[in-house]
Amino acid sequence: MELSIIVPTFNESGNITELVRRIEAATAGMTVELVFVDDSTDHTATVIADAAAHSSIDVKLIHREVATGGLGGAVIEGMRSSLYDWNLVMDGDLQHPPEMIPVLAATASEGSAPLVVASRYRENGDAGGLSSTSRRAVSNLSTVLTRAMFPSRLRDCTDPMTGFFAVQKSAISMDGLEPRGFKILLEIIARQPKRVEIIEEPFTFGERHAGKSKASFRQGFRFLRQLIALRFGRMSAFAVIGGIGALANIAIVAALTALKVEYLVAAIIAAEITIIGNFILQERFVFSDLVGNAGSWKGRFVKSFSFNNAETALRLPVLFVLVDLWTIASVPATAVTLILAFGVRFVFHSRVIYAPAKSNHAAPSVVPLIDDEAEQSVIAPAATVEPSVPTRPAPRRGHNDH
Ligand SMILES: Nc1nc2c(ncn2[C@@H]2O[C@H](COP(=O)(O)OP(=O)(O)OP(=O)(O)O)[C@@H](O)[C@H]2O)c(=O)[nH]1
Ligand SMILES: [Mg+2]
Repeated sequence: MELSIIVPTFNESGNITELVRRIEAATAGMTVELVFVDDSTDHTATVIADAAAHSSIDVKLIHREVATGGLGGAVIEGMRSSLYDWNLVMDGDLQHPPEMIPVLAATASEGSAPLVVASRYRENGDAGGLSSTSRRAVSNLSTVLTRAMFPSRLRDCTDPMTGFFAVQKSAISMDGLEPRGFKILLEIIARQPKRVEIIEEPFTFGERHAGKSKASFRQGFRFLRQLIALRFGRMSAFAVIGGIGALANIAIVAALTALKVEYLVAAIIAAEITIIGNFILQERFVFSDLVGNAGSWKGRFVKSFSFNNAETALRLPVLFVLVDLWTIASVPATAVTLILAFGVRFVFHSRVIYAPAKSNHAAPSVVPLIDDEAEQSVIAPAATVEPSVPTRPAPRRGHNDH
């Protein structure tokens, strides 16, 4: 198969030589081009040009003086300029093992899905290369949240945050893609007019070979903004209905106690009415596109009703621990439990109650080529290579779980 390998780089000078060497070895017998989209402020571009000069594969370099859209923008740039229909995107720090390229390419060439994702979370996959426990926790948490926000689109994708995937350009639309989207795979999946089929292959996320991580709080914040922009609709509707429910709850308690109903009884009646009302509104306004695939309404009602009752019952003891045992002021403690409860409730409804049924499935001297945009220059090596033979690589094991 013919494959364009897109590698975004930012100050990865210590990784390039080894990366190119391993990609070269892994793709022997395939027709590939390797496109680096580099926003570095160090001498990475020179190292890439040097590696290109000594490599037997076709290595190209797009060096951007202005890093429009950062990492996501770089990937889109690389995809737009790529030669072949299938593009494989991977990091430049060797956390994505080049030996996985033939595995992804083989799955891609089967033609059953336009997106083949290398996942850290699928059966034998491993996220071990994430530098610390806290980063692993953040990664897990954001994955759960992201999947909850896109239950249908991410039905077959356990690792929407991965930067290691292959995509068939002709099968997707690149028009709506936001260059600012930090997690470009999620951007691709979420912005398609229709749901795209996804196949995953497990892989082990390695340690960074050299250099420093660019992951930061700022990027985490950018990711959150991306997520909200991509999926503001469902979660905000869920929040609005939750808010209406809370107001209704207060009104019912007030009315009943005015009628001399005992406070505790009034609170229980109000809670139950609100839970039922919320369920009806959610069905109609939040998850209406998912009800067709998510079992019977009675089953959904029983799950939602039980979950909300359990959550209401649990919130009070948690509040007691926070206020009485940990001596946290009652107002912030109540706020924290309500926010947490909202998050858990949303995840549970999206991932469990309305979860869809599983589907089946550079030469010694580099030559500037284009300089048509002020912020971008494209450098490509002189052709040094014989075109390689487009044969398939070694056989692979079948993937289950599709
Ligand atoms: N072109 C371009 N590449 C970038 C930019 N930011 C990061 N990258 C590259 O994107 C890839 C992933 O970045 P990393 O810093 O490794 O992020 P990470 O893998 O989430 O974090 P670690 O696990 O700590 O390595 C690497 O190849 C980076 O060089 C950018 O602004 N522009
Ligand atoms: Mg990395």
